[in-house]
Amino acid sequence: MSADDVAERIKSMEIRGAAEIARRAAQALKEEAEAYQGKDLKELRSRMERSRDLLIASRPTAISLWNGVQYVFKDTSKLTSAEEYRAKVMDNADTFIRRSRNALRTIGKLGANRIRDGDKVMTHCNSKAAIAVMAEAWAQGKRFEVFATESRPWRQGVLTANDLANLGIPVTMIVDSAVRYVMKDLDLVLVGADTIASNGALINKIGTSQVALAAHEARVTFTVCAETFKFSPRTIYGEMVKIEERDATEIVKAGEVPPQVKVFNPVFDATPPEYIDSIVTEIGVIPPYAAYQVIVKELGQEFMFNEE
Ligand code: RI2
Repeated sequence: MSADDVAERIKSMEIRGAAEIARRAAQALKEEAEAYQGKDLKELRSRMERSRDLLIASRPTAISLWNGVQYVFKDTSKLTSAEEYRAKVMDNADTFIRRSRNALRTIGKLGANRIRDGDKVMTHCNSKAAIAVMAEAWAQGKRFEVFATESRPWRQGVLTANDLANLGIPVTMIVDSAVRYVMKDLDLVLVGADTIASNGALINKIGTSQVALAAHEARVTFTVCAETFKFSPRTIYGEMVKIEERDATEIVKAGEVPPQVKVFNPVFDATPPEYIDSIVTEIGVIPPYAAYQVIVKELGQEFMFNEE
């Protein structure tokens, strides 16, 4: 699939999920490099850079997309032939995709240790990382049940309920506004991440911060499942995470309210680190306050000081 196509599908949410959009963008860049038959490095570079910019612009919030795309261009600035450049880009894309899949497996294993037999777990939206943890714990023989929020307006909770039901995990769907009502009976909240800032704040599906607030009040453990490529090197430079706002029609249909009614549709929010007990990453279970070290150690050389 072309980078233009993938960017369009990411924008329309046909391809979604913070890790998935990063993998699909890397794959699109690989295919674009692979398809180039010419010998002109300058031409290849400019085509690739155009696709890079298009893919990065397709969704603004999840840093995984940016990190994944940057990784594809790692160590390419000094290459002198189209063949070398093409091979490097393809290899980088494969490495990123492979590492991201491995990270998911490791997160599943580490996170599963946090689920106990008999637990009642809540999850919000549809996170492959959070689901990997529940799938692994279930495969280990632990028995627990899950409450999945509907996650308006896109209703990714329906996907989660299907994913969990297919694994045989008992799941109850609730509307987002029922979160506090059921929280008092729960043991654990498991959510994914779109971005983790250098101060440990979590940017995730809209409503996550309300879930965290309710968990904090009820003293329910709030755990984030996130690959290290969800941590944002850009926040180290002081950059604020851009919260995507989507179309009003995702909330109200045309004609449902008079034109003077404004509709505000932010699709992510920020949960402060003090509401987060731990973050399960592929390099270990860490406190949110370790975000800075993760960025410097895991992403530092590759992303921070490399202008490629
Ligand atoms: P994984 C999703 O965003 C949700 O916010 C979810 O928590 C996050 O990506 C992480 O997903 P959207 O694409 O990478 O539904 O864990 O807006 O699958």
